[in-house]
Amino acid sequence: MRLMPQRWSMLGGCLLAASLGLAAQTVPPRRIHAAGNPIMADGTYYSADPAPLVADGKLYILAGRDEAPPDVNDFIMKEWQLLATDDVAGGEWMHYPSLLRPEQVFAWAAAGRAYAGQIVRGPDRRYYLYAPVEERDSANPDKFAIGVAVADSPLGPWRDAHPQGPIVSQSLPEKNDIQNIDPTVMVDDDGRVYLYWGTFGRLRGIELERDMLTPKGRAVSVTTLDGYFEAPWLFKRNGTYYMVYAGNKAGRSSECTPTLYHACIAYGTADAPLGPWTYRGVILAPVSSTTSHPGIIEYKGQWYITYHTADAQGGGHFRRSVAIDKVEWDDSTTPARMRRVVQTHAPKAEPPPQRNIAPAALASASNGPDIPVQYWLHALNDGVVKKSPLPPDMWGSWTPHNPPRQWIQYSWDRPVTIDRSRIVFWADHPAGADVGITPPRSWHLEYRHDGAWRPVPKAVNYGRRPGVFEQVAFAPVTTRCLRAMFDASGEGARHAALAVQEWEVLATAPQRLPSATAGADERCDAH
Ligand code: FUB
Repeated sequence: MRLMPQRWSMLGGCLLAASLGLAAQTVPPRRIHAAGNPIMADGTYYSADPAPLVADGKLYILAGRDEAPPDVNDFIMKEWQLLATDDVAGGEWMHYPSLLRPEQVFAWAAAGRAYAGQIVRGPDRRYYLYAPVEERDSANPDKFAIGVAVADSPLGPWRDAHPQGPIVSQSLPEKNDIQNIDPTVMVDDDGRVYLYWGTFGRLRGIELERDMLTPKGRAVSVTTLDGYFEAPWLFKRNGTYYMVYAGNKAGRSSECTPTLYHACIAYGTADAPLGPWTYRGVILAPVSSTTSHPGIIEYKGQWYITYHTADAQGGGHFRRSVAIDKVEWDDSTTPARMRRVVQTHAPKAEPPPQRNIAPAALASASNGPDIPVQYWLHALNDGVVKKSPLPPDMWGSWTPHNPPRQWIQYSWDRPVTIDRSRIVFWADHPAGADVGITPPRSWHLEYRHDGAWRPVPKAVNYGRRPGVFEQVAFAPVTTRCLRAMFDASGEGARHAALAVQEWEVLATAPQRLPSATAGADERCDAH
């Protein structure tokens, strides 16, 4: 999900810092050992929107810094940071926090929205940072604009390359109504320069003069990249131009993403830098954060993708962390295809046996398989409960016309003996309402036994408060399938919908269960 920008007030010293061209190296660099992905995993620094760059024999990654508190759904991004390594496999990185802040380099920029930028080496061998920031004094409805900073090293110090203001905004280089963020820039082999940018499904491209600043000709709008949402990344390999991007073509049978809020990484190719572009497919499935954001680069003969996830400690959709994985090519076709990326994670210690056996279950629901695309069935047993969840953090059933009953179900491959369940409802309307999403009017658990669904025996306490774990205890049963039956509030033809953030099922003893296989729900009576 993307939130529209807010206004930010100017900090007192910013103009002075900008006029002096000060770099923002306030926090000293530090060494990091990455055991795998994400690169910075301990939650000390979150890092988002990675843009790789090879310079001085090193692989650098420019990243924004997510600073949203755990329950705030907003991109709080005040500064950019850099990671650098000469040994990706070894996982030894230097971290340069506080590389720069928008208001320190751009006198015309507001503080607070250091979104996805990219550093590119220009024909003059200096480094150019394309930075989407908010203009402080713009009259445009959307104040995002793209500024350009220049430095002799990726580490800075950076100064505004175009102190007159941004090179792209809602009034530059021509009037437009898009949100002008997510720039990607490529200097072609012949020294010509191309800039693409845009979000919310709108992708623009334009040639720049060799000064890296001045638009040449008119912008083109790209409409042929399937599901394009945002985060374009332009590069060239063996004479073919590649555009990799975050796609959001949601649907059960979509090759991109099952839920509206998530994104896959897809790509297209072209024979010329300004297109026409041909869609070529998906290379990375949706990650744990709702946004996904690619950067592709070759370093020491290996191609890599950088992207971000919510996988660091304390991570979330607005507390993202940069990851890096290999990209492999299929050169047997023309143009060469990018193979699906295998997402890797730092190894984790095997968790101890647990009583909650929901994570091993296959989840299904009465409104499946066509669950409304904003919700995600997978959220039921992902172990994540949030104070301010987004729709894909829950299973839900909202449609304009809701039936009086819904159910959710877990199925295991083998019989399990259970005696307790914990559930977290979500609601945006009070109990009893017949619109929106409310806690159920009533609910109960049923287990599959001898070819029939039966209520769990001696159940105590079917609580209905939203936002907390409601625990139900019952006499032990042995079954392969359990379902929660919900009676929606409302009456006649008008009923509210239902939503559940997390549903746990507790076995009588801690255990480790293998994950259920596809079709487990259709085999409820098998042993
Ligand atoms: O980080 C803010 C925004 O989230 C970026 O501009 C998008 O590409 C998405 O990653």
